[in-house]
Amino acid sequence: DDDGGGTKQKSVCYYYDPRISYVDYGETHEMVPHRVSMTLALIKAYGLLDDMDRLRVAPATEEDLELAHDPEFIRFLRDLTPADYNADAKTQREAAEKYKLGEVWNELTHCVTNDNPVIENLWDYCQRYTGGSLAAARALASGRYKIAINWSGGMHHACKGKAGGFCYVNDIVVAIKALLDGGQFKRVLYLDIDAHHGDGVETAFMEDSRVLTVSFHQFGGEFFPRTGDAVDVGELPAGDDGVCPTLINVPLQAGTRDGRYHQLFGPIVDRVMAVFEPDAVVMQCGADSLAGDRLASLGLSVRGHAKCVSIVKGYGLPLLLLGGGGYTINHVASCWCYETAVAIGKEIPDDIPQHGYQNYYKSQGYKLHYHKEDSSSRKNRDMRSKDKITIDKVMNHLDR
Ligand code: TV1
Ligand code: CA
Ligand code: ZN
Repeated sequence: DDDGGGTKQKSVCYYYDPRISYVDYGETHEMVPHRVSMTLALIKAYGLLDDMDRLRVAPATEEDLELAHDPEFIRFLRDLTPADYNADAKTQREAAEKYKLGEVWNELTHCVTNDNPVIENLWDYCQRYTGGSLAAARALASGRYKIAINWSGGMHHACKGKAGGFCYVNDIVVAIKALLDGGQFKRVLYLDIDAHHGDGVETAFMEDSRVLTVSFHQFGGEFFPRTGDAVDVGELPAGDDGVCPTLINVPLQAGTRDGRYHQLFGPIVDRVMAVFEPDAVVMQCGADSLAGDRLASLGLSVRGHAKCVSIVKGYGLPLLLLGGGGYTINHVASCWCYETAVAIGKEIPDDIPQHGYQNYYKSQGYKLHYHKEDSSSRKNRDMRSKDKITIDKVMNHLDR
């Protein structure tokens, strides 16, 4: 990796735009974009910035976003402002509701929800986080980097013609299409360890044999978005009576922690790699699967979450790491900082350095690897009958 001048060529690059952290979903909303600044501050404090190149890129264009979305939806997003929306022009509100933007009436719960609020600089925000994922994809396609990171991306719920679950546009679909269009990669594996089902990405590539989408997620009860049961597996004919899997879901019960999670993750990823033989991997690393998250109830430790990244890195394929959910923001920053270190291949100490934001980490004793009550993983090591059924279904699906 020596460039001849004695300096090491860096194999990891990252995207960071401070303007993303100024985005405000509203004071009661759970999505806090400031967490990406906390993450970067921690990465910097641990001295990891010198081991990566920073991608400086232009925001995604309308044309880029049309790789994943209907032009009418993109145009509506581009022109949507809180001023117009709040002026209560009835037509504007009705059009917004159609795209799941702003206040939306929910038939199921008979409640108004505002998951995707009409906020200041919405279009700029979409362009920037997608621009980051696109640039990261192009950095991998160039062959110059092994791993590219965009912790502000990973908005897996946005669909072709509508927003969903805090996600306005789907940067992941744009990035995967860019990887495929570059011509270097014939097959792309999408792995999603966010606590929620990666429904938007799944739907986008359901009928595309070049992309296999795999999501691990909390499932059951009213947990959003209620899709992604293990029986929803997809496949396409692959000639000679064979079939090619296009999607895999691994539903998990609330309370699933490191032990049971990893009884599923390693074996499933290993089989997926053998059967699908991808040329590149896009991994959505939503940190709401960590213990103590404000919205989800899985219980991964930071090491357990990062073990997923380290397992995938072990296959040596070009790897795009994206963010996603994560609602206890000190946990999120700890996790994504540690995963950045894993990507680089450096050990970092458990003590959070003084760096200006250190007080955010008081509740975790100023340690990266925080402990949550009830994390006695002994009980969690044995799969429950439901997990056995899940793994059997998934393995069967990959067997044919
Ligand atoms: C405004 C203010 C919006 C407070 C939304 C939690 C809020 C939630 C809020 C919330 C909240 C959801 C649903 C509504 C179906 C809908 C980034 C009838 C305290 C990737 C998206 C979860 C997860 C959406 C995104 C979910 C990701 N949960 N307070 N909204 N219901 N929406 O359940 O996968 O992490 O919670
Ligand atoms: Ca998931
Ligand atoms: Zn989530």
